[in-house]
This record gives sequence, C-alpha cells and structure tokens, in this order.
Amino acid sequence: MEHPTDKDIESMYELAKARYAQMGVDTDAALQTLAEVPISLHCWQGDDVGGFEGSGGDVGGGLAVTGNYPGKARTADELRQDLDVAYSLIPGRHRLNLHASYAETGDATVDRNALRPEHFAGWIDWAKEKGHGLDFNPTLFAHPLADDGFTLSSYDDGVRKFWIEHCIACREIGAAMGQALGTPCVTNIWIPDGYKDLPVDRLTPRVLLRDALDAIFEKEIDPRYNLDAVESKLFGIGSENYVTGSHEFYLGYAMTRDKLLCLDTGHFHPTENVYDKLSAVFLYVDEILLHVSRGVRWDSDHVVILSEDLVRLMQELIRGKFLERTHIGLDFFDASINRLAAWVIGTRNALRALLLALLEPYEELRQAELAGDFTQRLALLETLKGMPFGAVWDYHCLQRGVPVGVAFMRDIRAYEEQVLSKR
Ligand code: RNT
Ligand code: ZN
Repeated sequence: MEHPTDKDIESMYELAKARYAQMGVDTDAALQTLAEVPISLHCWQGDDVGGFEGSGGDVGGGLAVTGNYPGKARTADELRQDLDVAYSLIPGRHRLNLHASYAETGDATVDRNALRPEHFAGWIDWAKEKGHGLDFNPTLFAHPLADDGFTLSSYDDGVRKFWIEHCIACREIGAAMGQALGTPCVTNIWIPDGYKDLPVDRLTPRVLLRDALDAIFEKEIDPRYNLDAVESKLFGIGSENYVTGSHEFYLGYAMTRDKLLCLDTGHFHPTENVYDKLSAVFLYVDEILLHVSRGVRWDSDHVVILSEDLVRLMQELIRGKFLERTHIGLDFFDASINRLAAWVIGTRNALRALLLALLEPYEELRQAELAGDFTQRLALLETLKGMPFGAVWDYHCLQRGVPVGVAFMRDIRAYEEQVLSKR
C-alpha cells in the first residue's frame, strides 16, 4: 500500500480548509482545540485486564476478555514499553488510566487495602518523564473477597470494610499521583456487585453501598490532586437481574455528594445513548468522566470505532461547551487483535470523532432549528457528512509528527516482529 507524501497532505488540507471556510468553519481553530484535549488511555487493554498481582486467575467481576493474540505485556516494564509505542502513534499529549492491580510491589505481597503511593512510584516516575497525567481505579474484582459477586454492597461487614479500606487507599494514591504530576488524578470507583437472578431485597445492598461510599469519601482531598468519580452499569455477566450500582443510584449519589459521574458508553441498554444524557446530567453534576467504549450485544467493551454514536457524543461536548467539564477516558479490551493497535485505533477514533464535532457550523445549524427550519437543519447535517474531514485529520497527524492514515500499522508490525513476537 502506498502512503501519501507530505506535499499531498498539505495541498489536500488547503483545499479542505477552503471548503470548510465556505461553510463558516475554521479548520485551524478546530485543530488547535483538538491538540489540547487529553484522552486517558486505559492500561488494561495492554494485558487483558490481568494486572501484576501474579494470581493469573480469572478477571472476574463479570468482565470477559476474549482472544489470545500473542505478545501481551507480562510486567509493568513491558506494559510501559508498549504504551510508549502506542502514544507515539497518536497525535497529542495523553494520559494513562491505571488500575490498582497494576501496583509494583516487588517481591512483597501487598493486599489491596495496604497499597500505598510508593507501590506506584514506577508509574509516577515514568508518567513524569513522558509528560502523561495519571488517572486511577480501585480494583474490586479478581480477588478472593470479590468472589461471591459482592464488594462494597456485601452483607458481610468484613468484606465491606476491606473494600472501603482499599478505596480509601486508592484515593490517597490518586492524590499522590496528582500532586506529583501537577494535574488532578480522576479516581473512579466501579464495583461488580449484583445478582444473577431476581433478588427480593433490592434496597438493602444500595443502602450498604451508599453508606460505604460515604465512608470512603469522608476524608476531604484537595481537588487539585484528586477527583472522585463513580461508575454505573446496567448489567454484567452473572449480574443480569440486578446491579447495585445502577445509573439512578450513582446519578443521585454524584449529585448529592458533589462527585464526578462516570458514564461508560457500553453500560446502557443498546437503544439508550449516552449522548442524550449529557445535557441533562450537566445541569446537576459539575464534571463527568467518560468511559468511551462500544457495546455489542451483551459485551460492553469492544474497541471504539468511528460510529455515529461516538460522533454524537463528541458533538454534545462541543455543542454544549462541556469539554472543560469532561474527562475523557477509554474502556475496552480486545485480546483477539494486536493490543497496541487496539489502543491506537480506539484513541485515534475518539480524536477523529472530536474533530468531526469541532468541524461543525453549530451556530448555523442552531439558527435553522430556532427558525423551525428543520428541512435546512437536516440538509446541512447530512451534507456535513461528506465534507473532506479526512484531509484535516491527516494534516493534524502530519503536524503532530505521527503517521498519517494507516501508516501507523507499519510501526506496529515492526514492533510486533521485534518485540511482541518474542514474548
Ligand atoms: C466494567 C467497567 C470498568 C472496567 C474497568 C476495568 O464494566 O466498565 O470501568 O472496565 O474498571
Ligand atoms: Zn468502564
């Protein structure tokens, strides 16, 4: 396959820029905004949510990672090396979203409730050196005390206490990360708790969860260092009939406790869309965390593609001027394809969707809507889909020094041959 020359890309961009200008859109301004938006890459795409606790057991928590593509990262150093390659193929400066199960405890076995910032020193040093912000997640699955499917909403006081301690430890680790890196860490709590079959008491686990969260958040932490988010889910494998941490539960919690609401795009009914929720949620919640993912039937975590839903999600952020109040993270895991390529393709798609949203003549569209001219609105929206957006994206990649088009696969193939195939 042939790749375009720099000159091709530049002249295509000039034409695209003029064409967008005719529509009242400033492509240079759009690219400037795009260049500033950090996406938080999820560490767990690199090793199938395995982590480095050495248990090697099931992921659990109703999460399923399918596929056995060779080359998965086995150590933190390997994972960081893979991430370095992935970041080098994505335009812009981005963050890393870590799970507590990726602690580096050396030869010592440190249980989750005893984790400390020093167990993440390797990650913090690396992030500082490479200029990445860090985000964080307590890990409330893949652990003996999560085996029966309940953690923070368990009826067992000891189990609940253990996970409360773990989440408190994680907020402190998040704060240490935020302080060390000069950018707040978003620490996001997701729990797998739920029932496979119809429960009779739907209330008590939610009371227990509310109280456990209140205990976790009792200590104030400077928001310059750490921000707390809570993530809902509709159902999981093994929790088909009831999930304690449902959307309504966390929406109410985030509103009343002034927390970030995490909306995972794979965590709703397939006909329900997160893009329609944002303008409602932002009326009552200050900031949100997005887990950009792709639900397919019963799976919530396919690699993000450039779908209409994704574009609409990003359009909402731009149209509503919500970008500053939104932390964009990714959440998918696919072990059936090259894991680095999954990161690169998914992240580039999130950015491409954002660019499409930035290349919209929003005021003109809105004027048509306000005037009741829905014919013009539809005509414009459909015409925009055929605009030369690809030329603008290619130019952005060129300017930011990353491969244009599918050329990133050359680097991935080379890395696969030199490094991944030898693992
Ligand atoms: C699970 C949630 C959660 C996890 C990660 C690994 O359904 O989406 O965000 O994917 O914590
Ligand atoms: Zn998620």
